[in-house]
Amino acid sequence: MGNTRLASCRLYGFIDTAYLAGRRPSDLARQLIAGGADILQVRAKELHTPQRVEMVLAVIGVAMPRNVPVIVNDDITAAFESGADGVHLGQEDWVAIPQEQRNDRLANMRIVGISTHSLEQALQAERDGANYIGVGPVFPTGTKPGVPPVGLELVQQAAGRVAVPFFAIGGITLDNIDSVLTAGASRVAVVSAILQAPDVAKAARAFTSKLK
Ligand code: TZP
Ligand code: MG
Repeated sequence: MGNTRLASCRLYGFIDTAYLAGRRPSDLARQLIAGGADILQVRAKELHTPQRVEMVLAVIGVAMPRNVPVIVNDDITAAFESGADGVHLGQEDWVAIPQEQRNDRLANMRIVGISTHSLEQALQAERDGANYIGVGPVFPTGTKPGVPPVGLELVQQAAGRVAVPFFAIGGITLDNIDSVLTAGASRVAVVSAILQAPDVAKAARAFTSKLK
């Protein structure tokens, strides 16, 4: 699986349709990578699989030659059809797949990422074979409104107990990233603070310059 590259990933950037604002996914991918994002996710909640596949292919066209893995949110079929590097599943999606089907359905997926919101979930995801996990939302976030934040305490616990690479996610900005790193994260996933910035590449660079 794609663990070698994952281990060195620090900034997880997003092409999230909620923040496209008319921009081309491929342009955003280019800007994110120019700013140092070293893994990308296509998060297109409202699209159907065929449109999602099309968007993922556009992002892969930019990311693959630059050796940046592309992960598809939610949609295992779209991930396979597009030839993406991996899929990211939320807790609900993950537990909805019967244990005995997981190996079969995901056997040839190079990277499987799972969202976790507690230490128990994080350790379970690791046991289940996740290649990386997301830990969050660390802070309240408009990208996932109404979801209670897990706080820096869970980041601290994950840093102490989780061996698989983990990305702190949720409400992370340039104003609070220092606290996230101090809590023990070495990888962050950032959506709105980058996609809503006036200059995406510059915003991503501001994050990556804090990482490593
Ligand atoms: N999963 C947990 S929090 C979150 C996701 C997808 C949203 C992260 O977005 P933002 O804008 O960086 O808070
Ligand atoms: Mg999901």
